[in-house]
Amino acid sequence: MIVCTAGHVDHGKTALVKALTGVDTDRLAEERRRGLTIELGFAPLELPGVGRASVVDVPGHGQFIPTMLSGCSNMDGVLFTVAADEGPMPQTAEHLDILSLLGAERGVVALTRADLADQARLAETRSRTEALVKGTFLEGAPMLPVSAVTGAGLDGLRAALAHMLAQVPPPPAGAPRLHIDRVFPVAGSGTVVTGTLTGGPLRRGDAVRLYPSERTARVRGLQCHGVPAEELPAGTRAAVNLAGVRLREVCRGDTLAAPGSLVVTDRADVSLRVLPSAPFSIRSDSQLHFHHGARSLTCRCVLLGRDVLRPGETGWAQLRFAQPLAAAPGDKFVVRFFSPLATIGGGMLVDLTPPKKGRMSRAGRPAGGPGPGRPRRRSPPPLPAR
Ligand SMILES: Nc1nc2c(ncn2[C@@H]2O[C@H](COP(=O)(O)OP(=O)(O)OP(=O)(O)O)[C@@H](O)[C@H]2O)c(=O)[nH]1
Ligand SMILES: [Mg+2]
Repeated sequence: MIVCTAGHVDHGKTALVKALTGVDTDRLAEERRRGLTIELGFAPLELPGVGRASVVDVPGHGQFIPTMLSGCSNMDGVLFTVAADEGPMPQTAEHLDILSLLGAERGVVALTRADLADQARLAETRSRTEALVKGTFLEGAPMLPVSAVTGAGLDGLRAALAHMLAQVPPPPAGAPRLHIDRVFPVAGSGTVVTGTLTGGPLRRGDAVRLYPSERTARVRGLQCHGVPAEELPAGTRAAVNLAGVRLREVCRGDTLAAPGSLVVTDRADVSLRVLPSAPFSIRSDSQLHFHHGARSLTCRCVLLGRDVLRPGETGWAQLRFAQPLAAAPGDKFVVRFFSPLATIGGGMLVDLTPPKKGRMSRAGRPAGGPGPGRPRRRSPPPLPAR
C-alpha cells in the first residue's frame, strides 16, 4: 500500500518520513545541499497490523508541483503535513486541491515541528487546518502534533496510519499498470523503470507494453524496495528490469502496462471541474497543462455547450493533446494554467476516441459531422456525481 506525503515546502515531510522509516529520502547531493526535496523519495514503512507499506515523499515547493502530481497519482492514503509553528500556507491548500481532484479518500494530518510551537500557536494551527480541510476528504481525519526532532507523537501517528491503511479495500484483479517515475541503467541488467504498480499483479517473464510508444518488452526482474520478487501485487512500489527495450527508448512519464490495455489518443472527452478556489474561469480554447499519472502534457480545452466554466462549476470539454496520451476511461487528471502557473481544476477521462468537436457543438449544433444542420453524432452523457 502506498502513502504519499503532502504539504508546503519546509513543513517537515522528509524529516518526518526519516523519523518514521529511518530512510532519508532526499538522496540527491543537490537536495541535501539546499535542504529541499526536488525529486520523489521512497521508503518502506513497517506498520503494526498492516505490514510493509511504501511512502512516496513529494516536494513541497510550488515549482515542483508536476513532480508532486506524479508522486501522488496512485496513493492509498495521504500523510498530510502542516507545520505547527507556521500553519497552512499556499502549497498546503494547492496539494489538498490536487489530492481531492485525484480522488484521494483517506489521510492523516500531522501537525509537524510541534516542538517549535507553544500551546496557543498549536491551537491556532489546528483550527486553521480544520477550516482548510472542511468539506474535503480530510474533514474529520486524525490531526496529530508530532516532532521529528524529539520523536513526540510518532507512535500515535504510526497507529493512525495503520488504522487508515486497514480501511483500504483489497487491490483489484485487473491488468497491471505502472506510471514510470524513474528510468535508470543497471550494469549487466540493462534498463530499469520504477513506479507504483496498480490495477493488477506483475510477474517475472510477463510480456508488457510501453506507452505511448507501444514498444513491447519483457519483465526480466522485479524488486520492491531492493528486495527481489517473482511477482508483485498491485499497490506496491516496483522496480522493473526490462528486456527488449533500450534506455533511450523509455522515459519518465511513460506507462508500462499489459498489452492492449490502454488507448493512445490525441483527444479525449472529459468531465471537467474548476476548483471553487480557482482564481480564474476556464474559457473555451484555453491552453492548459494536463497532468495524468507521471506524465505532463499541454492541451487545448474546447468546452462543449458553453463558452466559459467558472470556479466551482463542472462541465463537458474536449481536450486536444499536443503530445500523445496513453490512458483508460475513468482515469483522473489535473489541469493547470500556463500563466500564472496555478492548479485550476481536473476531472475524469470519459471518451478516449471521440469525434472532433468544435465551436459548432457548443451551441448544441453538429459536432464533427461534415455539414451544417446534421444531428449531433453523440451528445455528452449526464455528468457523473461530484
Ligand atoms: N525543530 C524541528 N525542526 C524540524 C522538524 N521537522 C523538520 N524540521 C526542520 O524543518 C526544515 C524542513 O524540513 P524538511 O523535512 O526538509 O521539510 P520538507 O517538507 O520535506 O521540505 P520540501 O520537501 O522541500 O517541501 C529542516 O531544517 C528540518 O530540520 C521538527 O519536527 N522539529
Ligand atoms: Mg522534503
